[in-house]
Amino acid sequence: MWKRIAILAPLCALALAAQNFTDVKPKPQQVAWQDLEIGVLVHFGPNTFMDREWGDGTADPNIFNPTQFDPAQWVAAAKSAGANYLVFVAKHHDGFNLWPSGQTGYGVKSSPWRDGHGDVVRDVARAARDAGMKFGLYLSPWDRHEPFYKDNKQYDDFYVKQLVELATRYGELTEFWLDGAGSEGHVYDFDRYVEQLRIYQPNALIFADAALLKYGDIRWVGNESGFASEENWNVLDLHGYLRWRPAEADTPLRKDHWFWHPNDEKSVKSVAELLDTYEKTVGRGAQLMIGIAPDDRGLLPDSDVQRLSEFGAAVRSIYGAEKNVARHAHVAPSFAAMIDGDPDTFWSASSDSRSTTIEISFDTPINFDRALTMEWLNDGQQIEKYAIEAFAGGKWTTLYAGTSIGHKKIDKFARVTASHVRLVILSSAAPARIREFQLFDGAAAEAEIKEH
Ligand code: FUL
Repeated sequence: MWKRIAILAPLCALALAAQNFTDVKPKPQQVAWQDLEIGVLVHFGPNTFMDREWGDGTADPNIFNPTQFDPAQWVAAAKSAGANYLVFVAKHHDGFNLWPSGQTGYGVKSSPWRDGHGDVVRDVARAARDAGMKFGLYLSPWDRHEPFYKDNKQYDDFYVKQLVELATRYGELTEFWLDGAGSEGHVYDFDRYVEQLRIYQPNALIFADAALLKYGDIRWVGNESGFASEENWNVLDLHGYLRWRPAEADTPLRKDHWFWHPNDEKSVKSVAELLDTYEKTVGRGAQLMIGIAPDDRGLLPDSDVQRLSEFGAAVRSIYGAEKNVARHAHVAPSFAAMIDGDPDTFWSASSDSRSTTIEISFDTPINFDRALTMEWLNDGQQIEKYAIEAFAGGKWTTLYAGTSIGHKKIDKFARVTASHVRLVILSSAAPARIREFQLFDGAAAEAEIKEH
């Protein structure tokens, strides 16, 4: 009995130490992924030709025949929006394979497109890489076509073989989507799926619902409306297990539609809506993933191309590097890295510090109405409480007070004119580390965006 206790005690101490939220650190791949900030999720397949969102698996492969298929056009539009990665839906719930799978004939292989010799996944992967974008795939577990689906074990074998095809043929996958939709009652062998994926793609990050905490590297933000909660922590606790799980907020460019539908241009979100989404996702430390949908020609419609580019321009018109009015501020030399406009450098508080005030000042007063703060996350998310203050009208005023900062935090407040500004770290669990502190005067640009 004694022996047992002696062995267990140090183990318990270790376990407890790992239960502290701020001790949990991201993998380097997660840090790199969070820097991508904006991605696109592309839906294209039989549904595109049938005015549908969820196919039932009975679509005739003959309907899949895009005449102007051009993934380079999709990628260019995504880039104009500021997207840095693209996730392609290789198989949606209808079970139709957008690559020539050896496991089933149901897919591009049986379509008239390129006489059944085409490979959509290959061409999209190439287009993304040619444009310098990271690439990822979505392979729906729920499969409404495959007869094996009725038998859990047989379907697991089938799914794993498909996954291995995708993981070995198309180069590095930055992200792999395990979408949990549909599937009522079906039990998947996720352990096996994930093990296989990690064999061939050790750096791929798995997107999954928070309930699949064990398997995911990225968590679903919990809605498809395009917002993260204002207080957003990267570390998640499920059943007492703490893990770094940054949030990804997927939301379609056209309201409620992931696939293209005819005569639906009116549902393309406005620039103002997209900007608001950006501020409530990227501006709250989450990733923004915009759903885009090529039409039945295989092209992204003009309306969508234009809107993506307008959105990118809108973000730059407010948050572009040259719009940062704090870039010419004066600051004590030790803080210089946080206002240098370079997110690769950061300022770190001393090892015993848990609160600090950083003051920046200007030769002549500046106007601003929002701040952008980035935390250096490699050693964990530490800042718990902060405030932004300005010296205006002879006194210090709090412009904004918040909790988490994380990858990036955008805080908006009433426009102010001031010659001194402070970022006050009121509380951090370990030394605060700031990559950037920037200020913007976005009111005029925003008003113009809202008018259109
Ligand atoms: C959901 C799916 O059911 C939708 O069709 C779409 O693919 C979306 C991104 O994920 O779970």
